[in-house]
Amino acid sequence: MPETLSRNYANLIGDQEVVSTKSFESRSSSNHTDIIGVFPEADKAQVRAACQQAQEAFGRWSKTPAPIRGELIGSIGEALSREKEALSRLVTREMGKTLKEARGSVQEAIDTCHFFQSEGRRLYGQTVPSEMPNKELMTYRRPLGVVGIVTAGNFPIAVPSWKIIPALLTGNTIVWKPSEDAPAVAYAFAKLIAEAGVPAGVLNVVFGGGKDAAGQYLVEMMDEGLLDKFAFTGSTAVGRLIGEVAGRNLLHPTLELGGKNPLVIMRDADLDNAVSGAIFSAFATGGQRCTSAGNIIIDASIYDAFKTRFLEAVKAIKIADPLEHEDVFYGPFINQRFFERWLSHYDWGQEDGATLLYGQGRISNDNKPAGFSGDASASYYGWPTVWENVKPGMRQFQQEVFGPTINLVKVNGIAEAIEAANAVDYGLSSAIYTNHREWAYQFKDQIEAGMTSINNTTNGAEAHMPFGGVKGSGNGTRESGVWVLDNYTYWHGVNDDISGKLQLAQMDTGYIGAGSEVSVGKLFD
Ligand code: UN1
Repeated sequence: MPETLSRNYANLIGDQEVVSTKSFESRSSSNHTDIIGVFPEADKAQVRAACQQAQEAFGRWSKTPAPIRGELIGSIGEALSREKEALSRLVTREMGKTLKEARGSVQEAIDTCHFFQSEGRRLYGQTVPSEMPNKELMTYRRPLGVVGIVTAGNFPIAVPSWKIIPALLTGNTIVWKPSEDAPAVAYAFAKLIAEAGVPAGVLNVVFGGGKDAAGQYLVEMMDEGLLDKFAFTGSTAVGRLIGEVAGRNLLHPTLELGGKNPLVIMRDADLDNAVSGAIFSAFATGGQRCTSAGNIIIDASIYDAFKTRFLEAVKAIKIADPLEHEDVFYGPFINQRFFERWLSHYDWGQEDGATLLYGQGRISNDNKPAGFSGDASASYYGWPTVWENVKPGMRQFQQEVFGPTINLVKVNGIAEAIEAANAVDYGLSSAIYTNHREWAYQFKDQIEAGMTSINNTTNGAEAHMPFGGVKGSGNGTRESGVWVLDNYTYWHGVNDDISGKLQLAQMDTGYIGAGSEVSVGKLFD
């Protein structure tokens, strides 16, 4: 197929579209001859200029009344709703997830707008009684200033919206470096935000890679004093680096990092429900979600029954170009980089002594599972892969793989299941299938994770629930719902004294003195 003609796109800095000397292409995940667009590689001066534009825009934007900012957020939601189908198709084309999931991910951004539109009419502070008369105390949420945002390619609109929408609503301005794996979706999202009426300079977008590129330059802007907040979704290794730079600048970053999420299946579980939940947790989005299941932990007495039914379901998984086949379960890898990282876990499995139950690496036209359709050579597709005899300590038990692969881990009873579930350095999401009230309770109580599902998958964040993890999955910050507001505002406490004289807290309080001591025993002598 001949290569398609492609347009050049620019960085969005202030009211300018700014091109860079270097550029890169965004190609469709499903068909590497389909070039979606050519995007600039912003240099350091351009990233700095974007931060300066955001600084300049901050004064006016932060003074815009919150309900008015909320109205604009509502208009962004309307623009996203109008463009939902086209955006979803772009997400599928650029990133490779199925249309059903792509529509869900655009809906996640719309839901986020709906939630924060009305938050503009709340954004409450408190009035608090003072120790002294004629004095009032109150609290205000104040915006932080300029926020640097770096996001990943697997959820190119939902996850950026979790940061951008609340940051805008609370009065901050932004420099966003979207993933180099999905720049077209980012560009479209930024254009819709501008269409809604968000003024130039409030959201600036710089394109390019991470290391030694736009992403790193944006992190370095913390050291130049140009950023007041940083928000990142990506790997734990990069999150630690960002945390170090933020720390020495006394900034509190939002860090949403990796996961190795456990899915426990107890002996009493509804096996049909557990099998479909396990299939989705492991293989939806081709395993390229930070909430994908990493280890399926199965109670010994149902291990064989579960394994048989799970493998049957794995063999029936439909894989193809999701733009051509609406009913596929998963499509290609986002790109070669993701594919190669996944492929190397086959070596780990073999070297560490795990047993490969199903899967043969890359899908090719000569070697494909029954559920595959189309031309495997147009892209990178992975066999659904299942391992057993995987134990804590093995690399594939401990480390995030980000691809279509899952480990079956046999345990005996709830205590062992929870121990195995907690034996990783991550703690993002988790799930248990059981109808035993006490086991579900114990799991909820003892699991080390930011999110837990009972009788549902490890995925499924909703826009009004806190999203985030513990341990290596983040630094405790939360996105979505009311909880995210604390990450884009600081609390300002104000004392308003109208007494007309010096009143000192703790000293001039005029506490009412005590009366004479009472002994209850003596009262009734
Ligand atoms: C991510 O992979 O970074 O709950 C986010 C889910 C999605 C969000 C995943 N709604 O799986």
